[in-house]
Amino acid sequence: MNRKGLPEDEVFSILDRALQKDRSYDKVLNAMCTRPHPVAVKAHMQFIEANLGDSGLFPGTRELEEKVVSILGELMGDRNACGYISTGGTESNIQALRTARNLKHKKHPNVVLPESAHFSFDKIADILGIEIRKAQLDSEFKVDTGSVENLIDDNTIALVGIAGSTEFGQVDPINELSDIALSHDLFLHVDAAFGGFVIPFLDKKIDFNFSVNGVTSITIDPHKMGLSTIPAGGLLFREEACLLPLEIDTPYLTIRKQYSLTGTRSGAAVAAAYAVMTHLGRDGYRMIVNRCMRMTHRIVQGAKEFGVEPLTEPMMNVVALDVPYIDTVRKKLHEKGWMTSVTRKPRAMRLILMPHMTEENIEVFLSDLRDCIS
Ligand code: 0PR
Repeated sequence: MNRKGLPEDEVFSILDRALQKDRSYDKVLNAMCTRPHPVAVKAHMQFIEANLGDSGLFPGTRELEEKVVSILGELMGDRNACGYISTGGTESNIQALRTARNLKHKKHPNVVLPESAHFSFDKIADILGIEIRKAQLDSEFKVDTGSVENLIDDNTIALVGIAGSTEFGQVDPINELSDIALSHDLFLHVDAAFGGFVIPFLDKKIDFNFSVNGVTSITIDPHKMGLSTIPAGGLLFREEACLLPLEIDTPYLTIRKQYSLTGTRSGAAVAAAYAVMTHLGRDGYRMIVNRCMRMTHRIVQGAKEFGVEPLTEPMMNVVALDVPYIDTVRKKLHEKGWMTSVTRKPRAMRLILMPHMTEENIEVFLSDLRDCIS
């Protein structure tokens, strides 16, 4: 650290130079985060001091968190769901499976999840000492429930279903997973980190949340399609009893108990999530999702015109295109400023049509993609 402090303008010129190296979202097609809504940013700044790690000091912010949990619960089919606002999908997934592990008391616990599950579950295996068993996918990249059943044994504590998979945007058959979970007395966690703010606003009705009987917990992230500020993830449980295994005594704080993984945590992100959800309402999110889906369909239709097919018809604003010579094409696109990514198996070009994308830029992308292929 420098001994003498730098004047503010010098500090900010260093920051400006750093910011200039960062990418603007304009040509970013590989992110599940986006520019936060201005209302979220304003609320975030207003609550910049609030620490929900010691919420007795910030009872107003704590009330906002209760409201956010209740709004997310309602969106997920149970307004009485309980939980808290975490740092993101990774923390929510860890905590959900930590609850399952602590409630089930198995010596060598295992969890069965789809091959398409996010890599946060690989971290969970290491942190929680749970064996992760990966079930195969069907031809539409949803989990094959036969493969799930084959992997279950006496040490299985939970199943995981994905509602909006990271690579394909697919939704696993949550109804079928629920039947399996109920018949084996297993915990069923649904990872809707991405899809939680998409699926409720699609024209097609899809069962994926607490409206399905066997679902015990859900991850849903305001900092992805919720357009809120980072870090804001949601962890929801159907039953209050599921929070108990996470509880820790906090004798010297203004509150007696804490169940988040982190200690100090952002009240600003909670205020931001409350503000943007209340400001947009269901109609606002529906319009945003409609626009993202229009752009997704345009990409698929445009790519088909020059012979590039999606691996499967997209259910949400994530698409995997079967692009020939994918590495070369991605490199050429990168030289034109486009950020794309790949799916693991099979390798295809993964594109996410987030709210920061524009319909004009989609046309530019399609023409660049066509040029790079030919
Ligand atoms: N569950 C699912 C289904 C996810 O897609 C993700 C992240 C997580 C859990 C973990 O969430 P957190 O990252 O909030 O802990 N999916 C994206 C991914 O890893 C996250 C992302 C966001 C990646 C922005 C890139 C980016 O620019 O692909």
